[in-house]
Amino acid sequence: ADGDRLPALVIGSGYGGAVAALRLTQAGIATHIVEMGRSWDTPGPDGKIFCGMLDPDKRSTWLSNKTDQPVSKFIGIGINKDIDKYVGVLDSERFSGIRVYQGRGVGGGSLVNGGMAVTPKRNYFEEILPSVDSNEMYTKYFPRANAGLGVNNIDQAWFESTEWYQFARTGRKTAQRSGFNTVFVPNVYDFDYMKKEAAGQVTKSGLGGEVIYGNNAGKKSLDKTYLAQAAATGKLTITTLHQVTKVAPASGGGYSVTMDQIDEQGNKIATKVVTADRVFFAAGSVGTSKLLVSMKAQGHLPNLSSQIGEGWGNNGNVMVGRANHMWDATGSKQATIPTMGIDNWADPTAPIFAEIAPLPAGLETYISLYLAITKNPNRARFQFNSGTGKVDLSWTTSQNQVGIDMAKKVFDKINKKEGTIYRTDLFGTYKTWGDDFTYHPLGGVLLNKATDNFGRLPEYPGLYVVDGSLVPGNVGVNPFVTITALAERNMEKIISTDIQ
Ligand code: FAE
Repeated sequence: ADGDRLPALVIGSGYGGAVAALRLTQAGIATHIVEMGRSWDTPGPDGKIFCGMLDPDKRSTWLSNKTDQPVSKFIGIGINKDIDKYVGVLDSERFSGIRVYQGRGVGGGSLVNGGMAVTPKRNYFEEILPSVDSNEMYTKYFPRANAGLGVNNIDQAWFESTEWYQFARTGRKTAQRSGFNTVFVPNVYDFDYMKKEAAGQVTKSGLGGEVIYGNNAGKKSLDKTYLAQAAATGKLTITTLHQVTKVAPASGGGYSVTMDQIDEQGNKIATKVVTADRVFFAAGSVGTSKLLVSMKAQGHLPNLSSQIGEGWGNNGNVMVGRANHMWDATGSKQATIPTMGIDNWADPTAPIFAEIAPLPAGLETYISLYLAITKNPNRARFQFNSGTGKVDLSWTTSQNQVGIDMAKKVFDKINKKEGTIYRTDLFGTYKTWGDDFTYHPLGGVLLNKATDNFGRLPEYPGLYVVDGSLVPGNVGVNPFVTITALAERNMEKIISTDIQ
C-alpha cells in the first residue's frame, strides 16, 4: 500500500523476477513483486483463463482494439481481429523500427512463450559473456535453471508416430535432404500431459491451439514453478496491475518507488509510492531499459553508467514460411509446442538456429514455418526523448537484413533442393520475411558493462538488474534458460555477499 516500507521490491514477474523472488524468500527476506499485468488465475465467462489462438478475445492482447499476430495474413486475408481494449496477456510493443512481443501478467513471458528451453552453445556463451565463469554456469547454474523450470524432453518414439508433429517431421526431412543438421529441443510443456491430450484423456491445450495467448494446461509457466515455490515460503506478496514509473533514492535511505495503479482497461486510477531497501529490476529487456534510461535522463538516478540503454538486440529473429509440395504435408493437426530445430550455427556463412514452428490453422496448409535465430551482430540503443517524455529504441528494420541474408542461405538451399518456394503472404503482401518483430528482446543494461559482473548498479547500492536486459543482444538460442541461469548465478552472489 501507499507509504509502505519494504526490505525487497522486485519490478516484474518474468524469469529474472521469479528467480529473485524465490531466492530472496528462501533466504528469509520478505519480498514484494510489482507486476503491471494481471494475475492469470481466474477463469473468464467461458470457464477458461486464456483464450485460444484461433478465437482470440480481449484476453489475448495488451491494451489494444485489435490483435497483432506475428503471422498476420493468409492468402491475402488479414487474420487479426477486433477486440475490446483490456489488460490482455500478449503485448506487441511498437518502436519505430520493430515490434517487440512480450508477456504481461504474473509470470511474464512464460505465460505466452513456446516453452523452448535451450541451453546456449558453450563457446558462444563464452564469447558474449567473457566475464562470467562458464564452468560454473554449465556445471551449476544451467542445471539449476533447467530443474527449477521443469524442463523435459519429448518421447522420441511418440514424436515419430503422432500426427500432431507431422509438421516438425516434414520440416526435419526437408532440412536433412539439404544436408542440414536438426536437433530435438527440450521444453517446459509437460509432454506426458500432451500424450494424454492426444489420447483424449484430458482437456487439450498444446494440442488445442493454445500458446501465444496463454496455455490453460500443460505448460509449466513461472506461476507454476519458481513463483509457486516462492509463495510457499509465506514470504512473497504480489501486487498486480501496478506499473512502476520511477525509482529514486529515498531521503531516509533505500529507494522510493512510484507506481501507477491501472484498471483492466489500462486507465490510471491511483499513484502510489513505497520505500524499499533493495530494488530488483526484472521488467524485461525493454521494461528495465526504459525505466533506467528515463531515470538517468530525468535526473532521478543521474550517476548511472553511460552504458545504460546500450547493447540491445533482437536475438537475430527472422520468421519465414515455405510452401511444401502436396506430398510433403504438414498436417491439419499441429501441436503448438515446438520441439525440433535446424542447427546451422557452426556454419560461418549462415549461422542460424531455426525453430521449426507450428502453424496451427486447423487445416492442411503445406506450410513449413520457421523462427530463425540468426547471428545478427547489429545492436541498438534506448534513448530518452525529451519531446515525448518516452524512451525510443534506435533499431531500424534494415538492421535485420544481415539476419535475413543468413537465413536466406539456408532456406534458399532447401527450396532449391525441394523445388519449392517461399510463402509471400504470411507477413504482409508479397513479403517473404517476418523481419519487423522480435520475440527475444535482449540487452539494454549489459552485465559487466552497465552493471557490475553480478547485475548490481554500483553507483546505487541496493539496486540490481536480474532480467534479459543483462544479455548482450544475442545468445544464439531461445533465451529464457540463459536469463534464468544468469539470475540464479547473480542472486546467489548477491544474497551471500550483500544481504546475509
Ligand atoms: P519478462 O518475462 O518479459 O518479464 C518482465 C515482466 O515485467 C512482465 O511480466 C512485464 O509485464 C513486467 N513489467 C514490465 N515493465 C513493468 C513496470 N514498469 N512495472 C511493473 N511491471 C513491469 O522478462 N524464449 C524461450 O527461451 N523459448 C521460447 O520458446 C520462447 N518463445 C516465445 C514466444 C513468444 C510469443 C514470446 C513473446 C517470447 C518467447 N520467448 C521464448 C522469449 C522469453 O519469453 C523471454 O526471453 C523472457 O520472458 C524474458 O524474461 P525476462 O525476465 O527478461
